[in-house]
Amino acid sequence: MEEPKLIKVVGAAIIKDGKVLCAQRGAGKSLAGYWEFPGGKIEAGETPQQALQREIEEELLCEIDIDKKVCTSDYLYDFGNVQLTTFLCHLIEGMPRLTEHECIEWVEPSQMPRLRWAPVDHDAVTRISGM
Ligand code: 9L3
Ligand code: MG
Repeated sequence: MEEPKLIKVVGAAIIKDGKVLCAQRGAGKSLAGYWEFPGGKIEAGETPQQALQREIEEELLCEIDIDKKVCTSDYLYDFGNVQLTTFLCHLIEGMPRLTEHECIEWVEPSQMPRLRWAPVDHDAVTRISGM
């Protein structure tokens, strides 16, 4: 058996006024309709933080500052093993405008588990919702 492909991904839990930005993946994407911390794949030569800042500029047209790491977890999908590292972040420039997500919501941490999250995001949701 071949080893599943390791897909290293970063996600941003952007906090504003005590709420967390949650994003629903758009139609036509893998895991369409699931909720996630926005972000994406780390490209060659990038640090996780650089990748996250680039992804958020692309996906939400705003700039973030990265505070600290929440956790790393992985989940084996049929297309590969996705390894997600999630960071607590805050906005430093602009307000999110969607370029590829279906929608976003600012959610109280305690209410986050009510959304249908991508499985790889569950660990971070559990940690952040208990903060
Ligand atoms: N993914 C899961 N949870 C997340 C992120 C940012 C990404 N919080 C999964 C969805 C895709 C893969 O990782 O299958 C790559 O993400 P993208 O580049 O499609 O955003
Ligand atoms: Mg993405």
